Amino acid sequence: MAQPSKPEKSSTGGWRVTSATFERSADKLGGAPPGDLPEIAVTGRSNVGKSSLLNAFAGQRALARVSSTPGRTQLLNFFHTRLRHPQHGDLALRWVDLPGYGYAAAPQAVRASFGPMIEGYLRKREALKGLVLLLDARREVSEYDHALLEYMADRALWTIVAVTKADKLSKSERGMVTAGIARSLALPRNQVLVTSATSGLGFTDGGLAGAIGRRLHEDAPAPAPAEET
Ligand SMILES: Nc1nc2c(ncn2[C@@H]2O[C@H](COP(=O)(O)OP(=O)(O)O)[C@@H](O)[C@H]2O)c(=O)[nH]1
Ligand SMILES: [Mg+2]
Repeated sequence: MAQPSKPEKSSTGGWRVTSATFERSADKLGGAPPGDLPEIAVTGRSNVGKSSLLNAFAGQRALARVSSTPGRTQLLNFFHTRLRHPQHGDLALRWVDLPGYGYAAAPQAVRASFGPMIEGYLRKREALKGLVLLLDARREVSEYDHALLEYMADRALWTIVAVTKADKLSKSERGMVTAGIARSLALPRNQVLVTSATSGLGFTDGGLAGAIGRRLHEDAPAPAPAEET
């Protein structure tokens, strides 16, 4: 697993992570924590850098190790997380680590292949607000990735696409790869976040915490207006 970079020493003031702790694993939706917080599901192909991304996001070295314990890989792993913004204050959420998926891409089998647990979770979990879909900078977008975007679109939920391991590309390659991924997924290019857990790219202001914080803040119902007397 890649070592996360140190968290920013001085933030210029967007959303940042103030805490992240492992809460529990569940083998089905019934075993999940109560849906009392907005949830973000995170997934991608096996080896895409999911554990490293969580550690970099949280600014911790071994947070994700909990979920990589053998036997836990096919579970939903819930992490209680807090973000803070200088103006908007604190925002609590659950980061849900979904199992990674395989490499074979037989289109007709794709929709069935995530298994009842992931499909059940994505379709039924009411607390689910959005998906962070990880794509390895050096691999093609797969049918699985497309299928996940479709699941989310069916529920009218957002997806943030994060390209991982960007340190393995030159700056100009990064631009080309990002544009190619955006085109393949029919997303605006600015919806594709470029990250590296080893260099820290994509985890400071305007990065992953910012993208998630902004989305959740927009989703949140506006505070009730003061009652007239
Ligand atoms: N160069 C580089 N390697 C990475 C990065 N993130 C993960 N890796 C490596 O990719 C492999 C898989 O990472 P891991 O986080 O365990 O992926 P997971 O299986 O999706 O949880 C490990 O060898 C990591 O060290 C990154 O940002 N840059
Ligand atoms: Mg992992």
